[in-house]
Amino acid sequence: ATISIHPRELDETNGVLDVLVVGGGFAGLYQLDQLRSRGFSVKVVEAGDSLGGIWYWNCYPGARTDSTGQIYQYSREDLWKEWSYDELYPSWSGVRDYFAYVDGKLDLSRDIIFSTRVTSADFDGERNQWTVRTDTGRTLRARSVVICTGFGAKPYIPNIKGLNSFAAESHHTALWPQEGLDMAGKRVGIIGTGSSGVQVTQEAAADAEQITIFQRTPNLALPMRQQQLTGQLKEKLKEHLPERFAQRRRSFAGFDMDFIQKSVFEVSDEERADTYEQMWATGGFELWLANYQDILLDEHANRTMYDFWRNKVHQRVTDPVKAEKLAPKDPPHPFGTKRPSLEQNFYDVVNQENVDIVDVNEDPIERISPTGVQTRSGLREFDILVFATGFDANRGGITSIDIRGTNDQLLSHKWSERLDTFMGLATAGFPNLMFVYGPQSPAGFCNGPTCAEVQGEIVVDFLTHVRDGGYQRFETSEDAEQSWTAHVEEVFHMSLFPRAKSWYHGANIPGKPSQMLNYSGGLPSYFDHWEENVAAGYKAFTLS
Ligand code: N01
Repeated sequence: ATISIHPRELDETNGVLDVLVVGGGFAGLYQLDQLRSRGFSVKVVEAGDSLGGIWYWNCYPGARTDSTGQIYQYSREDLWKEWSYDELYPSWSGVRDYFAYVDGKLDLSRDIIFSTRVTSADFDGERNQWTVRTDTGRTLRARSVVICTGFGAKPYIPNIKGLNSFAAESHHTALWPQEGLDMAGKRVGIIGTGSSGVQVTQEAAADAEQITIFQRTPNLALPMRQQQLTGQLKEKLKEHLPERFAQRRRSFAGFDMDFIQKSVFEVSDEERADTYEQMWATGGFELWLANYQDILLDEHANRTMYDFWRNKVHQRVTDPVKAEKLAPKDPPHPFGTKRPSLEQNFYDVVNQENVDIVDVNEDPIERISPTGVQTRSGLREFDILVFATGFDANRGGITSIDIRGTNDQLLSHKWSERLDTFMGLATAGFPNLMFVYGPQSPAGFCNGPTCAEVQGEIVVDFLTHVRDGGYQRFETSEDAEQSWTAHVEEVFHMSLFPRAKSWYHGANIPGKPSQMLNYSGGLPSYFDHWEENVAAGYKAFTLS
């Protein structure tokens, strides 16, 4: 069915954009800049009041990257030459400064509609156009839409009894007040121990009166080894940047590191122990993403890493009861099958007497009351309650927009039982619609700026091909998307990833079908699939 639109509904007088981009984070801004430079008319619609996407919303204390800043930026020389973060792992405000810098250099804001959330998008099959509506009452039309809402646009808060009765301050980490929140002298409860929970805990520990961490699954966190960067060091870190950017494209996860091409068991115990020690000393994701190649594939190989890690944590956490909660004898899941956090002083601050850890498996949360959290063992009262409970990842940001394709089909209905896409880029029944960092793309296993560029390039090249070929419409097929889903699942089940209940496969959201939402085959394999499609004349798409 087609949807007829009365011209008065359109506030962009007869203006039909070539491309409308949803989201002003790394991915959306790359699209804006690149498409604009190829002569497309483009606008970005962004819900936040300024740029940054995930870095706009996640301004909770301690939020920072888990990639070094050198690779957490666009690879364009005209940008990196004049830019340096002040810390090796920049904070949210450092990343926001970077966005402001990029905005100034590339003059992006003039094509961005801020403080505006896209609520619906309807495909008009007669005109081959999308009609996009927003929460400010604006209506825009575009030949194509590229959704760049990232993996974490839909925060998740568990449906705990009495949730809304809490009378003091309570916030999800991704909806933190932009003006900040002072935790000094406060009693702070933190639900969740993912990266967000670990980071808030570290900050709160500096001056809160009392902290209670509600832990369901321990975070197998690795040392960050943060550094403040001086002028000289900043310049030194630029020395090999082009090579590091090139390596990002070739590596499994878009980082400037990759797995050792050997099994854990091909080396002696001594050599392995040395390697682990060196990586521990270097810090960052080395022990996860530059480990032996079977670390995420073989349980016994993985266990060597877990035992090494556990031993390190037990050396730092002096209270044996706390140590066992944080790093139990039996692994909660194979190491690295949930994303490890990078901690700065988490395993130190947990030693403070004013930091409590409640294992909710032993002492479950029964309800939230006006003054605190009631667990089986009693009521704990708080001034601030933090929900560090994660996201309806990958798909939630997209399905919370009413996207209606051909045959009046809603995307959220199409994906309610099972999600299918061709390479996380497009889905059948939704012509002229693309995703960057979408579900079934490498998103969760890809450094953000890397994928914004390398996956973004695929989208820009494809849209250019469609335009230059004089086509009005492109659509992927059910065959193409089903075979991609089968491939995503096959690779997932070859690994240890199914062994953790993680957001990688949507297992963190009760009631939602669990399905692998992040392609775990690595970037090189992802590109090979795309090249194959291009070489076969874009066989996964019908162009007309
Ligand atoms: O969210 P999460 P996050 N009762 O889903 C717990 C990126 N990121 O915001 O593990 C009690 O990881 C849940 O427990 P369990 C990064 O990619 C990066 O921390 O499901 N607890 C878990 O502990 C990351 O992976 C940075 O058993 C409940 C926590 O809430 C991703 O974002 C910083 C619960 C959610 O953890 C998500 O991280 C922050 C319940 N009912 C985020 N429900 C950087 O450092 C959920 N939990 C760059």
